[in-house]
Amino acid sequence: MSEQERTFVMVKPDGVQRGLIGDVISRFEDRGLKLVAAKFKQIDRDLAEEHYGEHEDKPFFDGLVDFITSGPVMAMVWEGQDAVRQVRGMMGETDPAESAPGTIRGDLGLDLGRNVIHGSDHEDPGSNEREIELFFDDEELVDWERVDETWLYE
Ligand code: DGT
Ligand code: DGI
Repeated sequence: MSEQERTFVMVKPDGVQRGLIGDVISRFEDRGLKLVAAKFKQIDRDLAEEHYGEHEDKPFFDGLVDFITSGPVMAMVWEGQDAVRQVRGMMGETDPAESAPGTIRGDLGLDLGRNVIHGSDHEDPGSNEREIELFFDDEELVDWERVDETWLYE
């Protein structure tokens, strides 16, 4: 089988409140990605500030931390071939208004500050491992095989 990679994905509070967890999960399952960890949780400010540390100096940082701690999120780890880049492609652009129909943000969002989902950045190598570690302990990552794996990869 080709090289597998893991990526961190989170349905943000707007996606949870709007009942979009199932839709998001279905898209990744249908694509052939494998869920290896999931956690429904309320993020505290410390975790939010660490997760969004790269935006610390941005004018929207406080609002971003307020938003991401405003309600529960669905944090997940998905595995598959080139998973980080593939998930980013399925998410669309940061701004839903710039996102193509067919993408998660292009289908489900309208506003930059309420863009439904987070996924590790393929342009920031190592962000996937860093974010997975921030949200999950090693023993929470489950090793298993999808029954269709032999049909997904050459
Ligand atoms: P991405 O793909 O969303 O991570 O964006 P990048 O990597 O192309 O853009 P980057 O890292 O320069 O900026 C990160 C985010 O910060 C970007 O999504 C939009 C926002 N941003 C960048 N410059 C400005 C600015 O001058 N004003 C405001 N309000 N936001 C900005
Ligand atoms: O990885 P992304 O979520 O696509 O984008 P990012 O890491 O550059 O930014 C993280 C989040 O910060 C993004 O999902 C929405 C928010 N954000 C980014 N740029 C802006 C912003 N929020 C506001 N209000 N204004 C911005 O310019």
